[in-house]
Amino acid sequence: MCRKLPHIEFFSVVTCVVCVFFPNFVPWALANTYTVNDTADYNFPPPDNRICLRYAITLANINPGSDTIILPAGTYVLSISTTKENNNVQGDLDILDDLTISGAGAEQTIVDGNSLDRVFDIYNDTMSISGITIRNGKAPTGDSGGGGIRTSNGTLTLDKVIVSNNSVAAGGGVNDYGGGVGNNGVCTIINSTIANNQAYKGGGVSNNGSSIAVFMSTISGNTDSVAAGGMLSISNTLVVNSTISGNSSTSGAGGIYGFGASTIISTTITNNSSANGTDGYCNNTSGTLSVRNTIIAQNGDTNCCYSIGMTSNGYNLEDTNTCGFTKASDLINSDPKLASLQNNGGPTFTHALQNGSPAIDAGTSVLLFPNDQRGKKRPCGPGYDIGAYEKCSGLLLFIPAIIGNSKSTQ
Ligand SMILES: [Ca+2]
Ligand SMILES: [Ca+2]
Ligand SMILES: [Ca+2]
Ligand SMILES: [Ca+2]
Repeated sequence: MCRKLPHIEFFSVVTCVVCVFFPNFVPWALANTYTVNDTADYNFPPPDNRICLRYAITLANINPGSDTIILPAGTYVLSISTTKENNNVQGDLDILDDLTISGAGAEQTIVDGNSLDRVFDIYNDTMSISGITIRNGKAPTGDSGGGGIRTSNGTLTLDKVIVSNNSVAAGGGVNDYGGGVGNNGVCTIINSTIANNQAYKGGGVSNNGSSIAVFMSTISGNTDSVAAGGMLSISNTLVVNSTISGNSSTSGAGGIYGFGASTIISTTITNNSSANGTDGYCNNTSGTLSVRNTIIAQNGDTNCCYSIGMTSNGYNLEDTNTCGFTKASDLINSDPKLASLQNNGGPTFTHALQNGSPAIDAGTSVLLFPNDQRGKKRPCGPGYDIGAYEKCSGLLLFIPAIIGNSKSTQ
């Protein structure tokens, strides 16, 4: 049997003593930290005093208040098969209290849903996840979606997380939302990658909650059927310093479909496609978009579905003329000369600007966001670049290296 941690036992005794002498006392929230030391998946206390991820979550669920789970490097494969179970006993990992899960880095710490169920199911809680990969989750059809992660009225923050290869089971039901992330609360995605997920509606991300914000993140290679390959959002949406690339839909928008008030700043939306819908960005007639310093280019044959509800705040670039970019500082019918999506430094993949790109030095500074998607300080050269990537001259990078080498040889 898996022992309880000694300090948990101590505080449990203290709590019991207090309750005996002060029967109306409500136990205070004692924040605990649980360090996982077993990659296996048990729904009972693991043997030999070990702590697996599911058991750590159960302990954190039971302990009142916010707790932290440290998840060291390793691959944690869920192995207890069932679906639509919500007490952390089987299938997905059910988060029933405020919790932080901290991994060793998305390349090192991997939680694998093993295609049995979604991976994380978060209720009315505040949840922060950092430094892990969430992959191979598969939500059953008709269970409100979220192949990798589902939230229900909670607050979720993802930081340096990769959500990849998750899906909602084929079925095409009205509740089959969010292959990677299905948000029904408040969701913030930072320095993260949402890639190669699949759903009926919202292949990468579906926001059915009150808001979603995406900072310095890449949503790529996701697919859906009828709403949006990259992200479907019905409410307030903020996308800053991010890349929406290579997503596809059958009849929805390839990149993003917005029903609410959307703001997009210093972002690159490219290479998305839809067989029967808009390839790049589309507002529902109820939706609005304010867009600034953003590239929307080379999305199939239609970057935007129409310009209704679209407000350019200047310094945008499109390679055709479908998005309503009418400000004097906007560039239309301009090829941004994007390199392919790849590792250009920073925690996420980006599209570099190639030499001669009209986006170089044609952008503007954006208050509160002094860096590009990679975290590089803007501007490089005489001006700010349009889009998520700020191009720096190779010469500027080589000079310190040459000086460093010359010093090291002296
Ligand atoms: Ca707790
Ligand atoms: Ca569940
Ligand atoms: Ca479960
Ligand atoms: Ca520049």
